[in-house]
Amino acid sequence: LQKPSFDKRAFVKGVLKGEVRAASRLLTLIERRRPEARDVLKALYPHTGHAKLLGVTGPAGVGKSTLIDRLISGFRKNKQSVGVLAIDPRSPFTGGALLGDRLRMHRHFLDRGVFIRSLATTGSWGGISPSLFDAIHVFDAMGKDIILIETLGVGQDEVLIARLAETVLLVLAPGVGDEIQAMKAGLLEIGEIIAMNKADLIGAESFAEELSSIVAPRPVVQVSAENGTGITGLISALSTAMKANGSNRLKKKAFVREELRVLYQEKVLAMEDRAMFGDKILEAILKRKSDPYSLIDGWPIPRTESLVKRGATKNVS
Ligand SMILES: Nc1nc2c(ncn2[C@@H]2O[C@H](COP(=O)(O)OP(=O)(O)OP(=O)(O)O)[C@@H](O)[C@H]2O)c(=O)[nH]1
Ligand SMILES: [Mg+2]
Repeated sequence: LQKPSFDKRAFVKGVLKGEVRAASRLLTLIERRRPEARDVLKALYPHTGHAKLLGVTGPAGVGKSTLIDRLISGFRKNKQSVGVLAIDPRSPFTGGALLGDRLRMHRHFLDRGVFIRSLATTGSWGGISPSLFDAIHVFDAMGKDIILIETLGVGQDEVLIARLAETVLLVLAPGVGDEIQAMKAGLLEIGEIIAMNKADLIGAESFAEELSSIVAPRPVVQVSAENGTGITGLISALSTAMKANGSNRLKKKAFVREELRVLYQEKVLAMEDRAMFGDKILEAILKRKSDPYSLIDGWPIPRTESLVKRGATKNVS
C-alpha cells in the first residue's frame, strides 16, 4: 500500500521561515490529530524555546479581544513579532465568536509580524488539549517573540490554560461577573497582572479600588481598550513580567511536565479502543480470572501486546 505523499521537509522549512501558509496547514493537521504533524513537530522542536507566553483570560465580554488588538500594536511598536492563539474549548458550532475576533483584529492582517489563529480544542480531554502545546511550538518555531493565548471564558479548562503561560494577564471590567465577592472563588487567584478594562465607564474608579484591595500586592492596571488609555503602562508592566518569567526554570519545567502528562493521556485514550480493553481482557475480568486493579497496576506498559498478556494472565493461574 502506498502512502500519500507528505512533504515533511517543506513544512519544516516553511514554518521556520515564518510562512503563514505552511503554519496554517500544519495547525489544521494538529487540530485533526494527524500523525504526520507529529513528525514535523519533532523536527521543529530543537528550534523552539524562544517565545514568551502570555495568557490572557477573563470573563466573557470584558474586552479581551479588543485589548489584545491594542497589545499587538504596542508589541509591534517595540519591534516584537506576535502570534495570537485564540482557544475555543467550546463546541465547534459556537465558532462565531472567533470569527468576530478575527474581524476585530483585521487591521493586523497585512502585518507579516502578526499571526492570528483560532484553535478548536474540543474533545474528551480532561483539561488541556495536546493541540495547544503543539500550536505553541509552531508559533515559537515561526520565530514569534510573543505568543498571546486568549481563552474564552473562565471555566476550569481556561484556568488551566492560563496557568500554562509563563505570564498571565487577567482582564476584568466593571459590571461584569456580578460582584467581586462572587469572583473571589478561584478567578482572582489567577493573573500576575490584572487589567481593569473599560476604565472609561462610570463607576470604574471605585471598582478598581475595590479590586486593588483584594488582589494586592498584584497590580491593577486601569485601561480602556476602546479609546487606548493606559495601554502603554500595561505594555511595560507585561514586558517586565515576561522578561523575568522568561528565565524562570521552574515555570519552564512545569510546562514540559504538563505537556508530557497530556501527551501520555492522549496515548492512553488512543489505546482504549485497541487491545488494552479488548475482549480477552474484558472476559478475563468478568470471569473473575483477573481484576481491574491488577490490570491498571500494570502501567506503564510499553507495548499493547505485553499489556494484554500481563493483564490477562495475572491472577489467572
Ligand atoms: N466602554 C468600553 N467598552 C469596551 C472596551 N473594550 C471593549 N469594549 C466593548 O466590550 C464588548 C466586548 O469586547 P470583546 O473584546 O469582544 O470582549 P471579549 O472579552 O473578547 O469577549 P469574549 O471573547 O466573548 O469573551 C465589545 O462591545 C467592545 O466594544 C472599553 O475599554 N470600554
Ligand atoms: Mg474575545
